[in-house]
Amino acid sequence: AQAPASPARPATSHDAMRAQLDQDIAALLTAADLPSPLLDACRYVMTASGKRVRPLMVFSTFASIDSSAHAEQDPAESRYDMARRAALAVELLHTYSLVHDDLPCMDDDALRRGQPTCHIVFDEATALLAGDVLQTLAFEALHAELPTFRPSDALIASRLSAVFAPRARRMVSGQMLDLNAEASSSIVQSELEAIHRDKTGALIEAAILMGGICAGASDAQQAALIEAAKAIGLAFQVQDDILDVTMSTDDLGKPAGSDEKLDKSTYVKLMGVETATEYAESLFATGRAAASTISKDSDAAQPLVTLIDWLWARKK
Ligand code: GRG
Repeated sequence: AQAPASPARPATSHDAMRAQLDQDIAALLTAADLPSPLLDACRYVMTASGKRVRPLMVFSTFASIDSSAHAEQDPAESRYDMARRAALAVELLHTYSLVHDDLPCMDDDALRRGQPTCHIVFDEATALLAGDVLQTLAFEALHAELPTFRPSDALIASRLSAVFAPRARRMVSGQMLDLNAEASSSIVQSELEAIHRDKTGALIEAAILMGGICAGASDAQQAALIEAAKAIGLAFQVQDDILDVTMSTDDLGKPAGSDEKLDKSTYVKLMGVETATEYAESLFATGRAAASTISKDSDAAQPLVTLIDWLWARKK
């Protein structure tokens, strides 16, 4: 498969980042040459109205680190191309997890992002395969042959894989822990957090770290990014639990509280909406503070800080 086309100037607004991603998704899926109806199923789920949170994390982190120090060995457009691949990879993997999570053997959901789920529009076998191939494409996106693939890209691609693969695996482990927890009668906060560190947090960590790696983050910057990512990953999940009980059908594309199954543990059930909201706010503040330290010049980290503020303000 070939994607993305190059060269391009780094997107700066969230809309431009999303447009870049959409273009790269379209190119990757076209080049993948999938048989019918697999291609239609992949296009259906990849073009649904997701927020693209994880790709925005890749691009915003990339934009928050000054990569000019590497200009000699790695031209800026080459580093941005790698960020585009990383953005593609995280969204492909995220979408695969949603397609599989919606299957009858998992959550058995009929609606996702306000649209009928993949197995409802197509069938279960096609949805299973769509998830499978999106997962494969996520890894392919990091290494695919490109017109601009340079020797230095191969090194960054393998560093990205080393960050991405274990976190993709942790996401699946987190899902298993979550299913196990549904079967157990009670759960405490530390157990719930352990589940979400893997299930939701690992991919968010991958997105932020990969954005940093593409920009040539130093060890100290990577450590700050991991700290920020851990807090934001958990904050995002706590907030998701809150929004699930507070938002209306129109906002979420499903009835409020529809994910609140009797056997499902959430932060809202554990601590109530008010305390969960305070907890999410403090986690976002921790993430914001850690993100602010990635550059001596506090303005430089602005893209990532702006994204964190946007996430905290989100209503769906
Ligand atoms: C491997 C089957 C399998 C699952 C992995 C991530 C996951 C576990 C399942 C997805 C279901 C879920 C609700 C996970 C919690 C993480 C979360 C908040 C997902 C929704 O992400 P958003 O809000 O979704 O970024 P959009 O639709 O905007 O992309």
